[in-house]
Amino acid sequence: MSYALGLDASTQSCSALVIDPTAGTVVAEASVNFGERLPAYGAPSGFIPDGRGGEVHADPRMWLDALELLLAELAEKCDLGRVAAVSGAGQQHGSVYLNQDWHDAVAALDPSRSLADQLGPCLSRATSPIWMDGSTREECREIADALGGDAEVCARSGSVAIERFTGPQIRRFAKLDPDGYAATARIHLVSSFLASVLCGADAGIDRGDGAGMNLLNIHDWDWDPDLLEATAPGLRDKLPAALACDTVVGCVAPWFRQKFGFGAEVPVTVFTGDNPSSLVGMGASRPGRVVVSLGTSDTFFAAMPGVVSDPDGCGHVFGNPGNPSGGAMSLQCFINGSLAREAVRDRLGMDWEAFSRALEETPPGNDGNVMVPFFRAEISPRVDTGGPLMHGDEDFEDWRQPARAVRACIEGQFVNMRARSRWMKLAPEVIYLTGGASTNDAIAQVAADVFGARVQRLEISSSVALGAAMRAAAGSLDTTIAELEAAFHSQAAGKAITPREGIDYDAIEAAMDALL
Ligand code: ADP
Ligand code: XUL
Repeated sequence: MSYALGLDASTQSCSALVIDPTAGTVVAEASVNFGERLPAYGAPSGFIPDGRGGEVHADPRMWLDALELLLAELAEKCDLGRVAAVSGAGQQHGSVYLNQDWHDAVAALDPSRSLADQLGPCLSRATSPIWMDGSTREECREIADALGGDAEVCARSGSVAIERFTGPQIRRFAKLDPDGYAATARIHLVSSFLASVLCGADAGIDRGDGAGMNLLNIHDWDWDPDLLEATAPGLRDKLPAALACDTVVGCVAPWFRQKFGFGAEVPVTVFTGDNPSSLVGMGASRPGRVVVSLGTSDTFFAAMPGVVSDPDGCGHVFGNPGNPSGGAMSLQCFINGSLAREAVRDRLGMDWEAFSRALEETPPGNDGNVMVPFFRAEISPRVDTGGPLMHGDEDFEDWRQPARAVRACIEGQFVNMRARSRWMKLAPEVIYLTGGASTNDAIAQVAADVFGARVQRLEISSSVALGAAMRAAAGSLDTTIAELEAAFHSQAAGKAITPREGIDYDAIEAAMDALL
């Protein structure tokens, strides 16, 4: 039988999943952690630390090296000659800037040389701003002013002008380095860049991911001329086409066929963003399921029957890549996700086991000890607290009560998530949990308690790569997303976690508000 391959180029790692769509099984999996496997790029958590003025960049050559390592590892685990459909997903908002040599170079890759060696010289901007970048406050204001205010940008693009979104990032580059911008022939998202490399041809941008740019109009799902003009000169010609989510953008290129044994004419479906792909992978592409992902970022998202936008301006509307006839998803993103949990864990000298024990041995509500756990400037809400804020016993505030500090961090994260996602007007009975930290039962219990909802995890935990494989299969093989959901989502991982009652999280929310 034919297999489908899903790729996931996220913040800290690049992963792959090969599925047998007919049998409803996973055939092979592989993952490459950027920091561990490619230390020469100086990005232990997937980005270059200590950027100035809120800059957070990564070297796109690192993603190319990781793709090579990943496929080599995968080829050892399964026969890639049986893969008959491919798609993928990338961390959202990040952008790759390419010069006029790009189109020819990507079409003529030489199997005796690495991708990074051949495509590195095509970069017109050495590094890529990624979703954690907060350096574009001024550009956001300029774009909003040009359009007549935040409300107008939000009505058109599904979000107010936001620092990490691609449009404001492009504007900053055009202002800081006009020559570099002029030398840029193509600007890709992480997703469309990697799809292009895989096909050996310039690929378009999926509307689901494209909506994270402040450039796409979410009513006709095409580039908005006024937003383009407000962003940077001549931008239309530098952007690829915005495509429906089931578009085939090409076939796996000879470079990959020769090195890893892919067959001829293997279709590649347009890549999307990691969150939109996870929506599909979690079986949530039709309205009804709410997903919480605990990855590098924490995200809360759901397919929406209609377009609703966030009155506070920090939520987003993206396209829904599980629905070729249109449709949207709403999403709220938190920058203080896994890296904030790691900061608490490391500060207290714990491992994840000790961290989980701390949660288990402290009571819900934490006896009134509260933390606003923002180690980096937060994006939901948009506030820079200069570090975590604590309120409670003196010893707690001085970090001398490790177990309470752990509980305060996790309760603070979910209470903030509950508050910032209220605009979606969803009252889920079940939360579908995914992402690296979702396997931690003690963390999942706090999510259940705070949302007053059952928490369910799925047997296949890599929901981004699974969503990509499902989209590939639905796009090019004889099956549908609904059939794939039935095949891959019948099994939940472990038992559902049920919420404990009688805990006053409104009081914690009020205490956090008072600290802010
Ligand atoms: P991304 O896709 O954004 O690169 P992942 O979804 O793979 O990230 O999540 C990676 C994160 O998962 C790590 O940074 C780590 O903090 C977290 N993680 C892994 N295992 C655990 C655990 N047992 N408990 C809590 N967090 C964990
Ligand atoms: C979503 C966001 C992040 C990235 C990285 O808006 O910025 O979730 O997609 O995962």
